[in-house]
Amino acid sequence: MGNSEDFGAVLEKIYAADHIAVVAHINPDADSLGSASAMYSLLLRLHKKVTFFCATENIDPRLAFLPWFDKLRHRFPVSADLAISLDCGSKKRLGTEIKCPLVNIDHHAGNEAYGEINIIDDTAISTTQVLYELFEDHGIKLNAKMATSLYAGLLDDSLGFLSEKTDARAFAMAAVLSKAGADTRGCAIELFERRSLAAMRLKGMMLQEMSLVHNGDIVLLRVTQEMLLQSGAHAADCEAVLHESMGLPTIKAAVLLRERRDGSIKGSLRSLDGSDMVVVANSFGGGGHSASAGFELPFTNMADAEAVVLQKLKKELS
Ligand SMILES: [Mn+2]
Repeated sequence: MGNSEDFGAVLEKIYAADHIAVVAHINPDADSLGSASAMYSLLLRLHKKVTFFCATENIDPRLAFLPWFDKLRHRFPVSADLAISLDCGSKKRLGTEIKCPLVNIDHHAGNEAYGEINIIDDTAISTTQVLYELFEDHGIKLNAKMATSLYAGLLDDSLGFLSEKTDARAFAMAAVLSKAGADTRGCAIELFERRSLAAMRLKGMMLQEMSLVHNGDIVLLRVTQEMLLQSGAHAADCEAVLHESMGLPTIKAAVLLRERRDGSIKGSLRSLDGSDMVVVANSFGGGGHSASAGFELPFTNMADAEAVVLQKLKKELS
C-alpha cells in the first residue's frame, strides 16, 4: 500500500475510535509537537475526544507558541482506544508503553515501524510535510492553526530552510501554508529569534568555550551542568547557539556536547556540506537525519566524549 491508501485506513480507524491520543516524542521539537498539534486540530474537527500526549514534562518553553500547547498532557490516557505517534523514530521515543492500537507517522530513515499502520516517508524534510501531503491527498482543509503547526515543523526541521534537503517541495508547502494563514513570521521569531536572558547568558559562556577543529571544518561546543546552573538556561537553549555556529565561514559540521544531570553526555550533530550525521550518531546508538542527528553517551566525561566523537566525525567528513 502507498502512504495515501494507508492514510485512508488511518481515517477509518479514526472514525471508529472513541478516544484518540496524539503522541509527540520525548524531549519534543517543533516538528513533533507541530505535526501532533495539526493532527489534534483535525481530530477535534471530527468531534473526537483527543488527548495531546508527550511523556516529557519539562518541554522547551520556546515551543509554547504552538497551537494546543496548553492542552499537552504527560500521562498517557488509559481510556484511549487509538494512538497516533508523530515524528517518533523508535518505540523508545514514545516515552511510555502504549497498549492500544498505534499509528506511526514519521520521516526518519530507519524508523522501527512499530505501529499497526506505519506511514514513513524518509524523503520528507519534516513529519509535518508527511502529514501535510496526506491532508492534501485526502482533501482535508487547513485552518490557520493547522497551517501554523505544520509550518513550524517545516521551518525547524529544515533548519530555517538552510538544510541540504530544502527544495521546491518544501517551498511549495510553505506557499500553501502561508496562504492558509500560517503565522510564518511568528514561527520564525519564536523558533530562531526569541531568547530568554538566561539563554543569552549561556550563549556568552558557550561562545567563550567554543573551538574550531580539523582545520576549521568542525565547530565544537561544550555545555557543562555548571554552565546551565549558572545561567539558569533550559537545556534546549544550547541548540540555538549550535545553529548560529554554522554561520562560521569555514564550517562543514558542528557538534554540541552537553553534560546531563545524571553524568551522561548528550551529543547533537549538524552538517552543511551533505556529510551524513546519521552514520556518526548511529555509531553511538543514536539517530536522526543526514543534516541533523543526535546521540547519548552514558557514563562519560566531557574530554573522553570529545575525543571519540571528533574521531568519528573527522572520518565522516574526509
Ligand atoms: Mn522531524
